[in-house]
Amino acid sequence: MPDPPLKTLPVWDHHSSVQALGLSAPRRISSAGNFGSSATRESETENMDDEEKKLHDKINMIRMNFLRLVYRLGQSLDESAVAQVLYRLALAEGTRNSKTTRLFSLDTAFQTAKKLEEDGKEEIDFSCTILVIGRTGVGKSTTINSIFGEDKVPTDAFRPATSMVRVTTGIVDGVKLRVIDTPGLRPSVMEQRTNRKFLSSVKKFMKKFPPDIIFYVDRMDTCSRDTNNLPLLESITSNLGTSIWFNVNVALTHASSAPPEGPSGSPLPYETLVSHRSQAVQNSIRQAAGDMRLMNQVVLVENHPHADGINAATRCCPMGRVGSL
Ligand SMILES: Nc1nc2c(ncn2[C@@H]2O[C@H](COP(=O)(O)OP(=O)(O)OP(=O)(O)O)[C@@H](O)[C@H]2O)c(=O)[nH]1
Ligand SMILES: [Mg+2]
Repeated sequence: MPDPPLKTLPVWDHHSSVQALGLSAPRRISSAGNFGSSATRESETENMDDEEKKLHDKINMIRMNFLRLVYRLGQSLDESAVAQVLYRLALAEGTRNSKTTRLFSLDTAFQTAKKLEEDGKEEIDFSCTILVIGRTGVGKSTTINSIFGEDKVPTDAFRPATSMVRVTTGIVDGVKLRVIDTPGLRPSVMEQRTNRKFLSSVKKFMKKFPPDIIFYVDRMDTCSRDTNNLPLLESITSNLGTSIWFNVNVALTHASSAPPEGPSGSPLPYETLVSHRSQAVQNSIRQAAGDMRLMNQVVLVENHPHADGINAATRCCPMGRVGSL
């Protein structure tokens, strides 16, 4: 039975039902610990050459904007999605120049970010392009509407709703978002010619608007009606390139679906369902990418405003909202 159409869409706020799961969280960065305890000192930056200073300033600026967003979205430094971004920034800085990483105190920077947000004077100039791809009917367009908190793109419970690539813009939590919705890919081997046509159009849009975040969307509750998505995933690889998979976050919609019965006859624990489903999608992606070590972030999404089970999702996914990505 197809899903009933949504009556209203949830606003992307603190109570949002969109949850993130930190499957690939790297080593956690403790406040200040990995960066040394002192704030940036003039004398130390003086030792840097021009290129080092430029990198140091750029990373600091990105980090400050990010920390302001973390504070604005009510997230904490301990959440793994946050720690992951900070870790990558530290890597970007550290691998290029070991001097700069010693100069940074995360606690001090977070206090500054808090103050800037509370003063509300300087607006951050932060924009983000999101590409959404995946099988037809999994809820790509509905997820986009959930992100914006309004019906920006058409959805359909019974037939493919998105027939061409469509770019939608808006501001969410002060961040300028550009979201690229794409026509749903077809699972069958016979339909890969259609997929090629869609993906060649997606490629053109990716050139024009290089995405910062890519969501590969699938359903959380597809176990019983799962189709083999490998032909579709391989079409993505051959049309968009293997490297796309290194930037993909997996979004599983219908996240509050009731778990099916396990071997004992009672419903599987919700955590087991999430883990099975995440692993299944991850393994297909690994096969399509030809890299069995690939680890993609998994985000749980429930677009239905009145769906149950969000508490279970919250328990299982301590990272919080999709806004934390
Ligand atoms: N219960 C529930 N229904 C959802 C969820 N996400 C999407 N739906 C429903 O699934 C149906 C298909 O959603 P769409 O957003 O049109 O799917 P799509 O992936 O954009 O489909 P194409 O445009 O064909 O690629 C709609 O009826 C949505 O209301 C969800 O998280 N929970
Ligand atoms: Mg759609």
